[in-house]
Amino acid sequence: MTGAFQRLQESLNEAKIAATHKVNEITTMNEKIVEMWPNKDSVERSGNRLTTDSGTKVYDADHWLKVVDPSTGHHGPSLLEDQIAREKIHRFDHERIPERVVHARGAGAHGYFKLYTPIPEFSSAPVLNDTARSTPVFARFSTVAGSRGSADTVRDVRGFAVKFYTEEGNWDIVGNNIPVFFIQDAIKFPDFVHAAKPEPHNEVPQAQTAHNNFWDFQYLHSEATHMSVWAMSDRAIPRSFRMMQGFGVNTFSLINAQGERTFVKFVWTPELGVHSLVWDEALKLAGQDPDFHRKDLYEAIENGYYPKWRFGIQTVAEKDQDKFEFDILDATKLWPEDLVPVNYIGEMVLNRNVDEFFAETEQVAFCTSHVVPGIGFSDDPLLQGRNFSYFDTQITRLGVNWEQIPINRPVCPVMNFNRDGALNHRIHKGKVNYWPNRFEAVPPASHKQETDSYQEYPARVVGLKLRVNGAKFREHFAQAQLFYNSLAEYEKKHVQAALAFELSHCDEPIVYKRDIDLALAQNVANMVGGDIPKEGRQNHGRKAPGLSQTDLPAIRPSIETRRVAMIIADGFDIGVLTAVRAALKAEGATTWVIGPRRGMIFPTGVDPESGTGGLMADHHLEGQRSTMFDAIFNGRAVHWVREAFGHLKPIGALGDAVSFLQQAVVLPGVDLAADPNSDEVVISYGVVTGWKSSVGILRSLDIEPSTSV
Ligand code: HDE
Repeated sequence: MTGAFQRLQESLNEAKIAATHKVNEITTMNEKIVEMWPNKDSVERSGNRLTTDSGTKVYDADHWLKVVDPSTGHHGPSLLEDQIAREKIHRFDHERIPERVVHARGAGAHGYFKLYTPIPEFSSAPVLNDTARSTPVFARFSTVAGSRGSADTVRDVRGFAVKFYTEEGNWDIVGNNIPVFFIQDAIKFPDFVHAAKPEPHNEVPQAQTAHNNFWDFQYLHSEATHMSVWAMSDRAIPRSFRMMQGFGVNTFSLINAQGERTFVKFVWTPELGVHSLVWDEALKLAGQDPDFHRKDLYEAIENGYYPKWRFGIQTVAEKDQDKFEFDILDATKLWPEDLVPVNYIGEMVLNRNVDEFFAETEQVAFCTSHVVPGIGFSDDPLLQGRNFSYFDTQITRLGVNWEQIPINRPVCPVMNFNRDGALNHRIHKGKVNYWPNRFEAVPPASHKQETDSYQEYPARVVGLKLRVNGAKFREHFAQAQLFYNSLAEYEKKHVQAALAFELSHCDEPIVYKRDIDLALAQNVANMVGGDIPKEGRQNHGRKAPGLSQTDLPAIRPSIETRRVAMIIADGFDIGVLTAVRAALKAEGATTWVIGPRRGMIFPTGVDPESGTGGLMADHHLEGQRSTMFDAIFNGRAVHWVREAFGHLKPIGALGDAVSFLQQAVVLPGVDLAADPNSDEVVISYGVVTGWKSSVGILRSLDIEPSTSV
């Protein structure tokens, strides 16, 4: 009877889940997904019956055609004539395409962009003026140096690329989670990437900058100093793609209806705040769960917690181009927010996972040169090179007709006379394939008058042809100091530790020769065994807002989507566990029951022999690690508790677990006395507090760390 009831309840739950998905499906459809839909539909329908690629039905796709001796039943050789088997193998042999030369590993999702403040004074682009529009977007987040199969949590810059499918054509902001870049001139990119990637003689190391070539490059290019400090900071080990900023990095321009130009930088700031892992967690996760970030994004969207970023612009009028001590076209410099404030004008929400990773996330192709009327470029020498590179690299990766692939097609009509090439999907009718022609009457000149066509800003260009950059490009340290000075003390310690880690992996430690800050250089030199410098570069002492992660908290602090491990063993208190779980779930956290085995765990008062009345553990203590969770409750296993404590995570405990916790985490200076009126103890970032409710502390994941590891 109980079994039947349980089955009934399970099927009801399944029906509920299916219905929720249906609703999600409908509410998350957007113009782009509808545009791609016919394609998916046909694939799904043909899936009912196996056929060859040419459509012939197949009755057996499991056995190669062979010669069989009917008298013995032994089979002889496999026949090459089996066109069905051959086709299957041939298709398989060619499944791989070249991985991206950088940013090979990534994860993506669909969503929309919504504008809240029109900016006609800066740009005529409808996507930046029409607040009624919901523009479909596809975003892809990535690491830079690692191969497609490398781990998510390595120390690296993260790519943050967004394709807007606007009614005026595709607009791509191909950004990173760090606002500056290593080099100033695109011609240096191949050298830089070669130096960062595995070394040529042994293809070591994978997805790491902790090697000689990378730091050799840094030493030889002091322009890389600023970005290197960012790459050694917590920004390079994000907790989640959902908790990092995105920056267009390069200087673009906005052009208004009067034809006036304003320089602009684009920024995305996550509503969840900017948060990072600690290094030890990142290192362990790379082995324990290499897909940590991609799963996190996927799960949040599946569970209906759609990540959201505010979209901001920093603008500099054309007349002010020279008023700063740095060149605004130098991608190794940011525009400090106290000098050029960020104006948040819209938001992006990601609300739909891809259906097929390869077809969407792998085949999506971004180009910095994809802009729409009202948005333009600048003479930023890095951007100029990028505008050439992206289109070119897509031809190698996806073929010349890459813009016809469903995920890359614009939602507006495309009409031109670009023709043929490998894998052309379009069938053009008509007798002509050139422009102008006798059938299309509109002479090209009249298009110039149309306001909705792309108009280049008629910038005045005079000068000599020289291989140089502007004079201000030669200053390389002021903003490295600005960034470092602006960090909280614990963030600075993390930078020092990161540098020391990286240089420990090099045979020739050299960073102390390039002192951004004397104390930083001395500490690092001391740790890696270098000469400790006595005098440093003069530090200007300036700071700027928005650079430390402590300046970027969540807009609405919340435990939503955070993972809480509930550790139990036989004899646990099911009443307490259920109550705490329900309270956390009600606030959007996901809870996972971890037991000594992945099976039934029996609460107090239930006889294990009965085989019923237990709670099924989601995982056992060895199957998952504390690193995979944001907080833990009722820590019973010593290693879990100590590790989570070291990683600055909130730990809640009730009942017997209190004394266990007290024994597990005995550290000098930590007061283990709990509130005398409560048997509950909470240890949060090294501070022990008595609490009436453990849920309260588990909720408060946004506390500023008071210590560091
Ligand atoms: Fe890229 N970059 N890049 N890059 N980049 C590529 O294009 C390049 C730079 C960035 O999710 C490639 O499709 C040059 C800065 C992202 O698909 C390639 C230069 C920034 C992605 C390329 C830069 C980026 C790429 C490789 C120096 C931050 C992944 C595969 C002039 C603003 C996009 C591809 C995705 C990918 C060239 C510097 C971000 C080779 C020549 C600065 C997020 O075209």
